[in-house]
Amino acid sequence: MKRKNKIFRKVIIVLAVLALLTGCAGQEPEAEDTRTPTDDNLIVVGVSQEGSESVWRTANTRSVKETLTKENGYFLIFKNARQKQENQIKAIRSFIQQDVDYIVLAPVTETGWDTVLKEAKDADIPVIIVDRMIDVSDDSLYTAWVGSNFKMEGQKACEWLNAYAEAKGMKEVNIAHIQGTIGASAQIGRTEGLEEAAKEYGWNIVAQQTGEFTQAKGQEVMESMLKQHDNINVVYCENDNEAFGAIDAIEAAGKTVGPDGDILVMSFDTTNAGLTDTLSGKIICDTECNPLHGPRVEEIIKKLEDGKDVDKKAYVEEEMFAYDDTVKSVKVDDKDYDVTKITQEILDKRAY
Ligand code: GZL
Repeated sequence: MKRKNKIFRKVIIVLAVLALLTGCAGQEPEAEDTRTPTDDNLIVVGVSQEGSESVWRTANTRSVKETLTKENGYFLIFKNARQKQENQIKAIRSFIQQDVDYIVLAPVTETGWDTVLKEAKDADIPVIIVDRMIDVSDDSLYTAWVGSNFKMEGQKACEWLNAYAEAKGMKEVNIAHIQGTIGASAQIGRTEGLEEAAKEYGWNIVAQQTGEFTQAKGQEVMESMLKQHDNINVVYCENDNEAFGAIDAIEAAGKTVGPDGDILVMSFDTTNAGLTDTLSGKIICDTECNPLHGPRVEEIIKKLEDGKDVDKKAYVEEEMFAYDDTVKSVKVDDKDYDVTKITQEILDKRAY
């Protein structure tokens, strides 16, 4: 609806200017359509993607680009911020200058958005947040958010670890914790889940450092942790790319991963590559974080176009996968969540 109002406003402005130019304000001037036809027919969406740091992020970008196409009625302006907030702020300001119909923001971190989102609000441009959350003083600065419950992801993973450790008779759990980008909702939630479980179950977090959600940094951090600690028997990686790097570092150090190895590697994202490693046991448990936000964004835009209300926050449903069926389900907040033993058949059918 907002967009139609904006188009209506533009038509009035064009007609008023034409009337002034032709000096016949009282008569109905021949309305000259000054806009290219496609502009009117397409919904212009400015998307600020935080980066391209991981396989998950690539799947997320693909989902948005495959949905917001001209064939589907959209003119997409897509900007990759390379994990820098200042680039996202510049992108949002450029979208405002171009007077887009909607802004979609996949924020790199939670804070620092109030000023630029106030500018978008003043420009009457609805902002849709996807994936990570933002922490703003006034939640009218965004229209809707769709993403994951990251703390729940962490809690589910830790409930799996507790049940697995008990089933395998692990006498102690000494964890190397490779965090995601500090300040990102995914890092905040997955870290909270681990830290609370470690206190509850008496685990030792022997090392904790950010791997910035990348494979290279994950490998570098794991190498350093292995040099400092020889009792690590679990690595809790906050995404698949960190897990790939950690596995390389562990094996380069002459240690083994997997159900019968020296170290259990846990991960998040359940990308195809991550679940391939879960199938082999290199990753022992992978907790899903669904990146397919394109259709969810389109659903929100369509509702707004039709003047309908949209949910302020919408969480996506997510599963858990493991190498084996030692732990068949986990309970968080009195709700049971299935844990699926990964198979090639399941892997082949997955959308990402
Ligand atoms: C989670 C997302 C995280 C992924 C990482 O929703 O923000 O960022 O877990 C990605 O792979 O880099």
